[in-house]
Amino acid sequence: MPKKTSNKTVPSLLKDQSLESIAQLIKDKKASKVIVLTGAGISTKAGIPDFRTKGTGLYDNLQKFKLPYPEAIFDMEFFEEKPEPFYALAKEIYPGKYYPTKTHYFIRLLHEKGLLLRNFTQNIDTLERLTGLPEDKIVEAHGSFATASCIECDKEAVEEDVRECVKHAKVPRCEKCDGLIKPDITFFGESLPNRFFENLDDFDEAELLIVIGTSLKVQPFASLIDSVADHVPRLLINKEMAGASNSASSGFDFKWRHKRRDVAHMDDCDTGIEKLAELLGWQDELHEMFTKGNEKLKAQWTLQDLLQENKEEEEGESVKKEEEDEEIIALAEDLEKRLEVNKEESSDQKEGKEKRKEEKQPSKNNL
Ligand code: CNA
Repeated sequence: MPKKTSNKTVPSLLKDQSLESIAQLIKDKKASKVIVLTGAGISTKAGIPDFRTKGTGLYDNLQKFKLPYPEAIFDMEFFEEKPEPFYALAKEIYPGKYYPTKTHYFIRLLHEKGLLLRNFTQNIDTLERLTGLPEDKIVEAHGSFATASCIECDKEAVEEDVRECVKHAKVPRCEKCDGLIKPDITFFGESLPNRFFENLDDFDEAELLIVIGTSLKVQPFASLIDSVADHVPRLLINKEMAGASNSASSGFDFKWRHKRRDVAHMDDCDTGIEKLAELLGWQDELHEMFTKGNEKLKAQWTLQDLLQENKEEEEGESVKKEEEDEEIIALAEDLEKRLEVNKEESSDQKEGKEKRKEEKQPSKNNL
């Protein structure tokens, strides 16, 4: 991983540790090459749970899967022996029913403004692509559900066939050798996609790093924050602190002990991003892009569903149903229920909080 350290004192580009300072940097055209690093936190508002958030995260909701440990769901050896739990999870989070959030559209807006160098994402949900952000601007560092291949002979699977299998709770098999098909997401023990390594030179050029919605617990992705030159400002937008350290050479230095360049904005991603957009005067553009983009997706998906329903009616849906794997159905239903309960609880908690407020006065490794 490239690393820039220098003993030269470069004057800080930031006035203080505020979002305003970061916005000013962009307005002053001192940050025209922006790298955005993202994680599961940017998709929780879309309805996709992250891994580690207590209570609502996936790791706390896989009890029924009877995994030896939660990470086993992304473990290659476990998958080879028992692919059903992975496919039950895939059935729940498969692309095609979740819409990109304002944070996803903000990244596209950065691109439209000519400011985005690249979006490195740990997410596998493909929501970045759905905003219309060109593929060459995205590095899916842990792969994605967009493609799939056979774990025995590497033959690429037809996306449509895999989607159908996942929808109908079936484990897809290779048409050539009958091996297991796995979406090209990076499991433990697998190396990251070539595209990740091919684009690391970007970090030499970056003038601003924005890190959103990640616990920065997964290596080597987490170390990317140290790959920009050591005068480059870095902004973290996350609900909780992440990546902070006391070291001069690695991790965020939010106390400005060594360099005056790191800013932590502890907030919900979308709320923080909306504030940043407002400071930049981009809030209307962001809102329009978000609303129109998701309306278009909704229309596309409704049409696709209709066409699919017609096709299934013609082919005889009952035949497909007989082929469904009961274990996958049961696990997926249990997960869906748990996630629904969590959603209800968190909105109840929110309502409770708001009520209390009103009462007082008239928000691959270590996967
Ligand atoms: P993580 O370890 O679960 O961390 C998520 C972080 O986001 C935590 O620090 C949360 O506090 C924070 N967070 C959650 N919701 C919000 C919110 N609305 N606003 C602000 N902050 C929020 O997930 P990471 O991405 O750090 O870990 C990397 C793993 C997660 C990758 O390998 C992914 O493949 C994997 N993952 C991806 C998805 C997805 O594609 N949507 C979902 C679940 C897991």
